Amino acid sequence: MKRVRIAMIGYRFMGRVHAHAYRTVHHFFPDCPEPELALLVGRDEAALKQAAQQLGFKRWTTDWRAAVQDPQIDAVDISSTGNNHCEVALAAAAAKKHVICEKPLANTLPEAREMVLAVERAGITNMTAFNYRRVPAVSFAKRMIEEGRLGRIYHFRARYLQDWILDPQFPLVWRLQADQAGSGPHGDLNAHLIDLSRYLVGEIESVCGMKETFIHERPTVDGKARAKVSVEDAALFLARFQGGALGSFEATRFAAGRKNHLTWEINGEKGSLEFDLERLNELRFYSEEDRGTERGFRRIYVTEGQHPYVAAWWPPGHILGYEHTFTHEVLDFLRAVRDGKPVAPDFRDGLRCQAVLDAVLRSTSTGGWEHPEA
Ligand code: SOE
Repeated sequence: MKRVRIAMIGYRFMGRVHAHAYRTVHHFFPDCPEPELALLVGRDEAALKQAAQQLGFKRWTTDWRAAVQDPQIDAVDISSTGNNHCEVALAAAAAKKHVICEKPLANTLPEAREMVLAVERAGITNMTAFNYRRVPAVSFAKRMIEEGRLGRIYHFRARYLQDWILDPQFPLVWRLQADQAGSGPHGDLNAHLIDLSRYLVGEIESVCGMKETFIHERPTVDGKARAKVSVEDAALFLARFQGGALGSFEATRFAAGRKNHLTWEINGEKGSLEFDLERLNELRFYSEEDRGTERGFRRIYVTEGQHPYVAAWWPPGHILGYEHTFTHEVLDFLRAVRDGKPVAPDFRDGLRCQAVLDAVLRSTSTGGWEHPEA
């Protein structure tokens, strides 16, 4: 399969960064099937036409069902609001189109279950777009953990902090409406932390959480009225992993000064690893195996050709960014489409994440510990 013709649903932030990834992947990974930006889908015809021209799509349509069934399309990229992930994925599966879907996989656990059944029954390549697994430093951390450099894991602690809705006058955009986004920073940001914890540590056995909405009403987008915020502004939870490790997770959009601040730290019997998205070319590592007089967190500069994905880009020390993680993501998706092989994280990974998200929300109602039920 020399090329993969893509229909993409959505053209805002995620649509733009996915389109950039498709445009660059073949330049730097020539073995990868060449993606063709064949068809862009959206609702607002004028904005859609402008986006199609700007992003380099050959065609555009407001009819997503026609796009998914188009015989000139091989794969569907769902980069739209969460409330239509499920219906589009079900239609893509029915049309035997391979599918990559932005996170979180769905707005509800039942939707996620339905999506997994559909894609597995259809036998199509399916991927959930948790891009942070493909930061080279994160992929390298996984390699170090698998080599036993930390030994038995005791702690996973992570936080994902933003501040873009601190102003009470910030309007009620779709991410603040449960019927479109499903939830607030819990499904948007804790989803990333849960996926990273599953990738690096393992499955979560039980959770206990809390959530809060600090500002309950905001101006509507057209500025003509005010309406209720129907999602949380912050969500925190504790977790017990199946292997016995303890976890703490924090997601908020009210951490003044924190723009897109994702950090995690893993503590094991032989040492620790720490990652900060604001310094995503680095990994901080502490090892009990260092000589006592020389122990301390040291910075691993993850820009060598031996590090995951890096050899395709620049010489050592020439750093990568946020957008490169999406290029790595679509690379592995396109290779899986070509080879007819699974790729992680797939929809079942997305479902397992959704089960943890759901268990935390149940816990905020019951006040007790809950078990994820994929
Ligand atoms: C908004 O919080 C957002 O765009 C998330 O939806 C993305 O997953 C994250 O990568 C950046 O912030």
